[in-house]
Amino acid sequence: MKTFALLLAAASAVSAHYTLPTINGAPAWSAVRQAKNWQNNGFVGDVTSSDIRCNQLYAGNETVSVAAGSSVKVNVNPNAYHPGPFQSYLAKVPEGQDVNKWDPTGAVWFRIYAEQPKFGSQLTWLSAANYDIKIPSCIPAGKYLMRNEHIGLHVAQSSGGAQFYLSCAQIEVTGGGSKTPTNLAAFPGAYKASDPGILININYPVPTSYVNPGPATFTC
Ligand SMILES: [Cu+2]
Repeated sequence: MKTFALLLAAASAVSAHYTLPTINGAPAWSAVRQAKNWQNNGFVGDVTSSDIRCNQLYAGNETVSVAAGSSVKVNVNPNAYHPGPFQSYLAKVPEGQDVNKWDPTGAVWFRIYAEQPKFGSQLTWLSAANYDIKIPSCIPAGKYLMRNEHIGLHVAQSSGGAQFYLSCAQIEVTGGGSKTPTNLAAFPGAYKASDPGILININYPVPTSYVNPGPATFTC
């Protein structure tokens, strides 16, 4: 009986996965563009697919206001239980474009957060239900898309095995400064299946370093 329950738990863990449906407690899929995995909690596995951009099913219809230099609370539902990094990117919505409709193609994304693990007898990640991500204090005020992702690395030892859970939130940054973000990247384009932070065996030998995939993180 015990074995059976364990098998059931293992099976549900394999198929359950998670979504990133809200920021700052807004109603799910309002200020976050509704993702294709909203019902099945599935992942994006192909980093060359356009789904790696926002995994978007529907446009958003709300925008959350955030002061530059403050943090956005990004919710993962149920929680980011797979081992792997959380990362956040921003892309500024061009003047004259509707934040609900703008498709962030091309090299428009700059990274603002890249989680590093703790090293030891295994890699330890936050694997949290909420991540507080600081918006850089120096970026210009205006509307931005915020691309949040968690990368599950539990079966990343074979190509295409890494699991990307992501969504794009719509925020309006207030205050801010005049620094132009650098290290812009495109999705798809920022990642390759062979990147050392994507094609990686985290179990054996246990890594002593981790290279986050994507461009260098922008700092003020
Ligand atoms: Cu999973």
